[in-house]
Amino acid sequence: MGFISGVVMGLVVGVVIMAGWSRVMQRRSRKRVAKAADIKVLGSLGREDLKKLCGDNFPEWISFPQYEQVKWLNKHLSKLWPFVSQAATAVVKESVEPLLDDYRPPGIKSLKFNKFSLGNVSPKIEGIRIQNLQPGQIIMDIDFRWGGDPSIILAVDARVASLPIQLKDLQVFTVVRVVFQLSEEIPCISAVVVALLAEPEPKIQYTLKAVGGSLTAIPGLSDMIDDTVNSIVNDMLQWPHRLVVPLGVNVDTSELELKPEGKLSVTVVKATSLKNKELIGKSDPYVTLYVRPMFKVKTKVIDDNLNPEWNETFELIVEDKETQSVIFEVYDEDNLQQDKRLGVAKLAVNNIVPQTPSEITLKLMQSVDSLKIKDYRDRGSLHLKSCIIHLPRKNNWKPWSRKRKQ
Ligand SMILES: [Ca+2]
Ligand SMILES: [Ca+2]
Repeated sequence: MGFISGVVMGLVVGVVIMAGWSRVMQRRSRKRVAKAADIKVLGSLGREDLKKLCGDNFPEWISFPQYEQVKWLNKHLSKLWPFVSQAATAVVKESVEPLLDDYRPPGIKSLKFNKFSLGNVSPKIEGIRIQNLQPGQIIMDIDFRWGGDPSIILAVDARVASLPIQLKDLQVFTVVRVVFQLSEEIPCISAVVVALLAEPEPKIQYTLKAVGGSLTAIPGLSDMIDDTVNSIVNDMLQWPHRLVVPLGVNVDTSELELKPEGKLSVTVVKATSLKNKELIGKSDPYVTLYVRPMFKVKTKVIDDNLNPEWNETFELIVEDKETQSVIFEVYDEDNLQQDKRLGVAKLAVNNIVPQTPSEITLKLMQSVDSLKIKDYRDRGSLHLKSCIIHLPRKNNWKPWSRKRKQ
């Protein structure tokens, strides 16, 4: 849920700020300058290329070798962690509580932090690679690991019960992509873009414990929390989504932000052979669909029908057709308890033929994450008609493009 994303976000922003800070310090350090002169190349990056990027005043840190930099960064990271942790705690709490509300599942009335602290164990950077080089940018992929001791307690207020939930044994393994947008003025960086790479997929593990009660007091709570965590990580942090942090005033970051790339129109026609989840009567299905969970849309509910026909058309915004998918979730509406999920399906936007209406049938599964599927029982199928409509050319946006220097 929001706090996980917040924790990751806090850590990432902390690390990035620290990396920036450290580099400023580094510029001032004679020892470092002396070392910099010894080092001839920086892995795959040529000095000449870097000089071309930044003119004559290219920053010295560019020429530090990757491994040395990592060791050095970790040393500073653990020294600075108490301060980073304290600062990030405040920022995360303030910025994430509203998000908790946005991503709150329908069965939960309110979600707030009872307690939030990032703990004493600093994250570790296993390696930094300079993966790619675009004019005006340096792209760094940071192999990030954190098995911390945060203290996070959430106040969960659900329809059926209220209880504090503690999050324990948090572990984060991910590759963080940091893009430094270079500028001519010192400190040579005008903005930083941060995202978690989708490949390898970020691993965020934790256990949940109800404080002074049982998790089962709120049926389906663990699943709801897992879903919310995934939604927030996917929707806010995982590539193509990103955080854009301008460094300095009057920095135009509009080219770095994720922008709509196309509009997808999908008609949810019908579902067939859904499995009944009711003890009396039949399930009452509806479908929610989204590219980003923040912008979910929903069909009407059809009562007591395992072969419902909706024939409803939706328009969804696509921001990155190469990586985004449409997620379809079929639910059984229940008035007294949490709606039950009858199945989910995923359609990669990339698989839809542009400008050509097509009919698509998707098999409903237990989860869109194949690792989480525990049973492969037949859940029925979802039938769609879809086509993609591109936005006008002027709105097309190329990732990481930037005007070249004259
Ligand atoms: Ca019913
Ligand atoms: Ca029902």
